[in-house]
Amino acid sequence: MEPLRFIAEDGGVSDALPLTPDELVRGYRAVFRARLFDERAMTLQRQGRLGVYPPYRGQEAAQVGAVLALRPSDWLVPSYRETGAAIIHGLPMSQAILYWRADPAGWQFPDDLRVLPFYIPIATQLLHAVGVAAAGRYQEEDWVALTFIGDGGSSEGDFHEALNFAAVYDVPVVMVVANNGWAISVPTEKQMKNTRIAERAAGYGIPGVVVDGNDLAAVWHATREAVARARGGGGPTLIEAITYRMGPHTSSDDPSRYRSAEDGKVWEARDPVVRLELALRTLDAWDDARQEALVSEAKAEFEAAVREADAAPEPRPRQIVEHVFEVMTDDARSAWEALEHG
Ligand SMILES: Cc1ncc(C[n+]2csc(CCOP(=O)(O)OP(=O)(O)O)c2C)c(N)n1
Repeated sequence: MEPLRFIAEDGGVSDALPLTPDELVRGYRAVFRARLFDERAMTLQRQGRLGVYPPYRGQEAAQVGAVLALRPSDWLVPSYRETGAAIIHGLPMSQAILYWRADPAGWQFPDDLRVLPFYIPIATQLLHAVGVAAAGRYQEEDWVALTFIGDGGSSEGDFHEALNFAAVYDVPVVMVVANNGWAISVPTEKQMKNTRIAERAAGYGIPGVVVDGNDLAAVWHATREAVARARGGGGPTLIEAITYRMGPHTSSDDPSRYRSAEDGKVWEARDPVVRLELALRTLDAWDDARQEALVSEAKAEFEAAVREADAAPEPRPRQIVEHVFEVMTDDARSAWEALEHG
């Protein structure tokens, strides 16, 4: 299986490009916002103004491209790596900041937003995405669920169970494996014999697609087809997006202890954001003035989000147990009372 690609590393665009220039501009604006958030979030973390943070630099196209294929009524079920995807599906940046500050107010995503909170236990999100998608069909809604997992997560039993169940019951779910080559310090080759993860789809009897995850057009196109198939009753798709985590696993990690600087340079040249900007310029759909306007717009958006997050009320301990269940259990209520009055 060769990865689907429409935009070359130097920004050259294939004649078969299935997106309009306007769509590419929309995509570029989205990956740019996602990158700016990620860079600034790392800075906040280093200033002690954010907790542990898992950056996604290098993976913007792999996550944003997929989310652009959704309608607002579709569900996003993200892992900790997909803050960018969540923002592009509508999570306010201020809320994302509160989340990574471990402020309980950050965990309570807006009721009208179809994004579940970030999943930290690896692979559990896949099962929940299948449940969300199956529930929609049961209720005769036409939503699709999109979920993400890493290459390492594909070694979990939950990965198999989610795929098998979704395949057998034609559940309208799209699963994207962001194959960034590393599960913290474990390279893909030490994790699996066949590193082409999309090939596993055949074992479940569902379509498997591999895309260049640093090409937003390829990711968007493949996901759009998968979402349409799912919505039309054609069941799940497994998409493998080949990409690279340019930064550390989290703000607490030092990747120079296990990865070579040469690898970093190779992937630097494949930067998904730079590549898309070059493509837009090749198509005469972008110029310096538009770039400058986007930079100031995105900076202003982030700065406003920080101000909003900073102005949030001090979290109260009792919030930890609020909003976990629709109706508090006895245990949760006694914990809530102890935290409130203790
Ligand atoms: C069930 C479970 N086991 C172990 C961990 C610890 N852990 C956190 S991230 C990680 C590696 C995940 O790698 P991958 O799935 O490739 O995703 P990436 O971090 O590269 O996005 C592990 C083992 C966890 N969070 N949950």
